[in-house]
Formats: sequence, structure tokens, C-alpha cells
Amino acid sequence: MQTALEHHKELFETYCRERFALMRQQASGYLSQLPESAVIFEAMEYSFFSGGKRFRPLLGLTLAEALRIEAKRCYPWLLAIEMIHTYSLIHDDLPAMDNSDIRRGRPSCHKQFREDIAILAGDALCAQAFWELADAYQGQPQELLPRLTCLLSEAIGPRGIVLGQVMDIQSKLSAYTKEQVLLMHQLKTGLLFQVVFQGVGLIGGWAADKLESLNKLGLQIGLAFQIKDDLLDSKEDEIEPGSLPAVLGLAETKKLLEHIQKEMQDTLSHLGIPLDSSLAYLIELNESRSL
Ligand code: GRG
Repeated sequence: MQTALEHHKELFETYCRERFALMRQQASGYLSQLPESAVIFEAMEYSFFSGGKRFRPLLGLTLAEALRIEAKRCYPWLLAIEMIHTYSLIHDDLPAMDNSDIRRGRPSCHKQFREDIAILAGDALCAQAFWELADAYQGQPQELLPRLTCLLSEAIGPRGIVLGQVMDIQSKLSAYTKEQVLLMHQLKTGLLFQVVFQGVGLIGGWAADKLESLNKLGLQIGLAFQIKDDLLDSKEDEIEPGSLPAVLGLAETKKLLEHIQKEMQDTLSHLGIPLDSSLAYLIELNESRSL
């Protein structure tokens, strides 16, 4: 199973490298006149290819495998998702946000390239994500491009990640209830997982009723992923304020994670996805991961 995941990851990585190379090549006319400006591409690549788990693309690819949707058709969608994810991490690390000097064990983008370039690298990744979608899916049946665009832009905007991030900033000022923390997590982290699955379903031409179950699975994995993150960040004597363990306690948070992990098995069965599939394995891996 591990080998199947590595295989998916390797092929997807190759695709990403090709698309980044194309991006640079398309700017080569400008860059030949002012070569120093290539720093923007270096900053984007530095953050994009820096050892992220690629958990979101892998979930999408294993879902595609389970639904017999050709993986290659999903690559542009999953590249766009990973670009947005990278953009959110670059901006999250900025001094005005989490002020984090380290990301994935090396200097964060603004530490490596300065703050101005890091802000622009995030902006550029966001714009490029939508260009990748347009380039790959325009002219496809069932209004695939506008539907994917709508899905992604809603998830990252003022009804999605941005709102979740605002809630996170404000959680430092007042104590949140369990429901408020869960809502913040759903918007800040969960939605991007949710749209991964919905997008793959749309690419596969799935009908609305089945998309609903995919939506549920996406919601569950998004939540389970964030709860696991909160647990990894918390120790018995050092609990992150505003996190779920701060509201529920460590034991209850662990129980909630176990509960959602079990619920996901039911959703998989409902979708007719076997429990010995790569997707089920990847979902299970969330519970035991240490990163
Ligand atoms: C609108 C996308 C967007 C950004 C602007 C800064 C900001 C608003 C939002 C921050 C959102 C954020 C950083 C959420 C945390 C998500 C999360 C749990 C990240 C860690 O994901 P992993 O573990 O990371 O998949 P790797 O390193 O493996 O890629």
C-alpha cells in the first residue's frame, strides 16, 4: 500500500515540476531582460518543493483510484489545491500572522527571501492555481471549469479559509466554545480537504447525490486532520490556547478523533469504497501520523 502511495506521489511530483518549468519558460522573455526578477519563481519553488506531505493531492489521487477516474485528469486540480495550500502556509508564517521563522524544518519563505517577496510568492501561487485550472479544464463538458473555479474560490475566500483565519486570530482574544473551535477548524483547514473530494467527483462526472457523500467524507477527513494536528501540537503540560484540547481536554479530543475515524469507515462503505483501498489506508494513516 505504501508503494502505491509513493508511486502516486512520484508521478504527481513530476507533473508539478513540469508545470513549474513551463511557468518559468513562459516568463523567460521578461526574465532574460532582468534576470534578478527570477527570485519570485525561486521563492515559489522553494516553498512548493520543500518536503510537504502532499496529503491533499494523495487523498484526491487515491479517491480517483477508488472511483476509477483517470489520475492524470485530476492532476491540474490537485496541483491548484497544493498551490493554494502552499500560499496559505507562506502567508501564515509572515510576521503579521503566526510569525514563524521555520517551516518544514527550514527557514520560512520570508526568512529565506524577505517579506516582500514572500507576500508576492503567495499571491503568485494563488493566481497561478486558477490559471492551471483554466488551462487544463476550459472547454470540458458539464461546465467543469466554472464549477471547479467556484468550488475553490469559495473555499479560500471570505466564506472559507480567510474567515477561518480571522476566527483564529480572534480566538487569541476570547475563549471559544467547542462549537466555535470546530467551526474555525472547518473553515481554516477542513474546507480545502472537502473541496479536494468534491472536485475529483466533478472531474469524474459524478451525480449530485453521490457528491453529497463525497462532501461528507471530505468534511470528516478535514476535521480529523485538524484534530490530529492539534493533538500533535499539544502535550499534557503544554496545551495550545484556542485549540481543541484546550476546550475539550486531551482525552476527550483523542476520543473525538477515534469517533470521526470510525465514522469515515462507514462513509467509505456507503460510497462502495473497500476498506483495503489506498484511500482507506491513507485515512487510517492520519490517526497514527507523527508529522
Ligand atoms: C486564503 C489560502 C488563503 C490564505 C490566507 C494565512 C491564511 C489566510 C490562512 C492560513 C490557513 C492555514 C495555514 C491553515 C492551516 C492548515 C494546516 C493544518 C496546515 C498544515 O498542513 P500539512 O500538515 O502541511 O498538510 P505539509 O507541510 O505536509 O504540506
